[in-house]
Amino acid sequence: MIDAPVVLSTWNHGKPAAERALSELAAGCSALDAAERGVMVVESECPDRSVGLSGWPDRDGIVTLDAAIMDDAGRSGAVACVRGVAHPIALARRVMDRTPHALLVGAGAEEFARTEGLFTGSRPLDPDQERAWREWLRERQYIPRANTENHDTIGMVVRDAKGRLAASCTTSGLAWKMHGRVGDSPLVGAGLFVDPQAGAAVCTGLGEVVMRKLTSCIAVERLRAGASPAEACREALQRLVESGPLAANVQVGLLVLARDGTHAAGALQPGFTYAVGTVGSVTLHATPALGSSAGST
Ligand code: SD4
Repeated sequence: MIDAPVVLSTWNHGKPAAERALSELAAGCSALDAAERGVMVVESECPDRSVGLSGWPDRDGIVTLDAAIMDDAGRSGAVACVRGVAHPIALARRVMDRTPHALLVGAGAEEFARTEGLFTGSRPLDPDQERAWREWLRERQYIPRANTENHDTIGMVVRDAKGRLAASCTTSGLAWKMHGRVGDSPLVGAGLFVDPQAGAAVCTGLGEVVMRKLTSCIAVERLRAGASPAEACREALQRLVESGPLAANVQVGLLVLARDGTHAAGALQPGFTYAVGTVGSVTLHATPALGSSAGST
């Protein structure tokens, strides 16, 4: 059993997010608060344009955001296809804390954001977003493609020193998606899952694949059945390909954190990077392709 806090978060931007989460934990915050505040760092500044209002827009030139948060008391909150909200993860938390619901979408979520003082307002695309969107329109002629080009997302799983668990996920979704498209990130069981007895998991990658196989839930259920984090990770990813090979470039990355603080990461393709944070250290790692899930303690 590891008594120190553990934070895992997706991609290179997982590092600043994990650093923030650890500093929140050091200040006495719960796993849930740390999971919320950690990913807010990337919502505020995401150089690869896959999270927050600076994310790449959909094919109509509109930025829509998805986010979800879950704790180990079986509570969750989520928002999807929301515009004009700088911190959708904070809005997801308010859905969890202040409504009887688990998921608000679109105009209703934005209305709730207004009442909560979290609506930051619609704004025009910035010059980089505008340029990239127009270039995509010219090259792809308004035809959406479900792949993971230019796409990351921040997902995080946290275990605090008291052993409490939480997970969070926030994204601008696939670039150039159809307007109204929602991926796995705000869906409990797909983009993230927490079970008090077993552990927590979070996914990144092509949401259309993950949401059809409930990858985070499968991973946590494998933990519950006695699998190690590395086995749970490998088996959940294996389920994605067992009904036939996926298109060559489809990427899904998975982080698994067991109740005792041990953890593992894996991905369908090489190139999935993630941060591991413990007291005094946050390190970046890369997983190999499916079949050899990376490190665990
Ligand atoms: C989605 N899973 O909207 C997100 C995107 C992502 O790496 O994580 N890409 O499908």
